[in-house]
Amino acid sequence: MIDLRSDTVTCPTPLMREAMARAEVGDDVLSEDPTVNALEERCAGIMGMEAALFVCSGTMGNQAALFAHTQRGDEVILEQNAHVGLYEAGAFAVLSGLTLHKLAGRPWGVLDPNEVRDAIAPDDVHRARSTVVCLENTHNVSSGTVITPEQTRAVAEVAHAHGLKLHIDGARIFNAATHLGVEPRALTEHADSVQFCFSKGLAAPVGSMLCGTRDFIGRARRARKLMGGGMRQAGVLAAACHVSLDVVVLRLHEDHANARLIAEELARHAGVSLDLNAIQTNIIRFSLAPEVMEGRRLAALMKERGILVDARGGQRFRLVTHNDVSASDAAAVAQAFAEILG
Ligand code: TLP
Repeated sequence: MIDLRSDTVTCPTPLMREAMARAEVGDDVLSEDPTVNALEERCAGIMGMEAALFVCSGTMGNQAALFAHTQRGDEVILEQNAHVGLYEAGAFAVLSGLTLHKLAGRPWGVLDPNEVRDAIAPDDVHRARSTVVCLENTHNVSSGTVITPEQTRAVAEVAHAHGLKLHIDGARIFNAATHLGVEPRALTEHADSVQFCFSKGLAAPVGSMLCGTRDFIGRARRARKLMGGGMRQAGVLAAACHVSLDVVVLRLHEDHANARLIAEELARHAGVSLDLNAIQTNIIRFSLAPEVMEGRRLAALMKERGILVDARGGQRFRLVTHNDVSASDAAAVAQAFAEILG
């Protein structure tokens, strides 16, 4: 099967499995796992931050960050389709007692600094305190679009001028950096914290990294424990993440080229709505006019050809390329769409 439902479906590579088998381990709750400690230090360096914390998922990274940045009753300003607000089971409310102030991206998940400024609550007893702004890079719901260093800096300046922190949900920040041809730290230098995922385009089985100041990471470490995320011999997982950084990051441009190939084929067909300008990384979103075909039927016909697509959105689809989709797989996907829609 060619599985395009998400880049979360990637399986660990043979090199990862070897590294996992060989990993030196210790009790990570006691900060005694050498492989985790080395990974945390390495990632802090890559993101240009003081310290880092290995967590079990992107959700835990984001939520530990919010927990550590805020007090109960505070408000977070973020884009209306951000993963933190829509797809983390309401954890911001349950775990940290937060409310959200959602803004429209303009376009593609980028926050307008003036709208952020207007959204920050004045010092007024009637209002929740605004304490964090959150950006998502790449922006999942907008097709994996990229937020530039300049756009990030503009939002950070407004946030910092009003005493707010900037957190980046960088689940796919290496895809953003690859698209722009910059080091990841160029995308995070104005932020106070970033979390990124090893278990998406970077193909590791488990794990995300939260980076920030030493003080912030100390508070996030306590939050991780509170959330049940204190792991023990986690070096077996961290070993696979080292391979992500050694090897897998270097091939993300292939995922982007494969996504473009598929998107260009789709865009040729009447009844397919797809903005090719938004296909910047490894995510394709498109919708299919119902008069062409029911969404479920398209998914079934693809499945008959050995291709899995996410059909939960009715006539709306998301396809994601990743380490387990080769260039010839991408060509086969494009060919399948050509036959079915042609
Ligand atoms: N995204 C998953 C699903 O939850 C939708 C996917 O298949 O894309 N931030 C962003 C931008 C994400 O896309 C995701 C996962 C997360 C955070 C959460 O990561 P996990 O799944 O590790 O908790």
